[in-house]
Amino acid sequence: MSVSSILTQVEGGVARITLNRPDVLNSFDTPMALELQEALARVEADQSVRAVYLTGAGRAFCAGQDLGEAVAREGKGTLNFAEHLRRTYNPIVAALRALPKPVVCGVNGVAAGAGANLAFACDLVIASADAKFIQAFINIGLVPDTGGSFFLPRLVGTAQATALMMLGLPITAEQAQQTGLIYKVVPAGTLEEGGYGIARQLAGQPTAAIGLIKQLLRASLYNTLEQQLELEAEIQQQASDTTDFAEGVRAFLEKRKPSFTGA
Ligand code: T3D
Repeated sequence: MSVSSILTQVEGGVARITLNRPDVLNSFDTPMALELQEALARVEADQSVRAVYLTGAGRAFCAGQDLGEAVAREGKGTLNFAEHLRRTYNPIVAALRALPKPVVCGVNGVAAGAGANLAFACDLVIASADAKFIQAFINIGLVPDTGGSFFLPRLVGTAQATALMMLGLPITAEQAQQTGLIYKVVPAGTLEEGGYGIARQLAGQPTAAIGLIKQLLRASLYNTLEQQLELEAEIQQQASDTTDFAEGVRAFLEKRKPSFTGA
């Protein structure tokens, strides 16, 4: 019986998506990449899902491309690397960024190559203290993909990004937090509380507005100040049309806790 490479479980408004190839440190073969794309499409369509939690099974988060598959693929000569990226990782990164719901990445162990950059494509990255991050590409003669060359300079600046990409050395979760690569590090063994807990918290917030925040953040990477001010005006209009805005204001005036539905 074949076991799915991606496990999805929806509970309390949170879709937990687990990379599930622990024997090879959850490295990506093509079926796992395609399954992750399907899982992301399902959580986008599922109105009961208001936040996503992405993590790995076993001791690792994700060791990037399954190198066994990469070698086999190259040997057959049926696919080239560019086509592979266009079919597998690129749509995953695009889907994570476009998803109008918050995505929390709980990095439970090593995150290498495409696995590290998958984490950086998420909205909030929370890592266990015993996790580490490696831009492993250069160690096998490749260049960063899965959005790494886009996200890293923006997250940590060119000097740090260059060193991470060229040296290919592991950094600890603590160092990743200090450089601004990730949001937070939590003590080993507490990721469920510190990572999944944040996804649960987000699922109870005005999640339509969180989707709109994602739009603003995405656009701010390219916009001038004038363009961004105009976009804020347009998007604030959309936020103010939500029932969560009406509920938020009513609850404030009535001095009670708001009950947000994401609508
Ligand atoms: O089109 C394309 O394909 C291009 C796309 C490229 C995207 C990329 O992600 S390129 C980068 C690929 N990833 C790597 O180069 C990382 C390779 N792995 C490692 O460097 C180390 O495994 C780690 C630093 C991640 C962890 O080290 P450690 O000592 O904790 O574990 P380990 O003993 O090396 O690995 C445990 C097992 O997982 C081992 O198998 P075994 O001996 O128990 O049977 C190892 O072979 C397997 N494994 C780890 N990473 C991969 C892998 N198997 C296949 N592919 C892997 N990436």
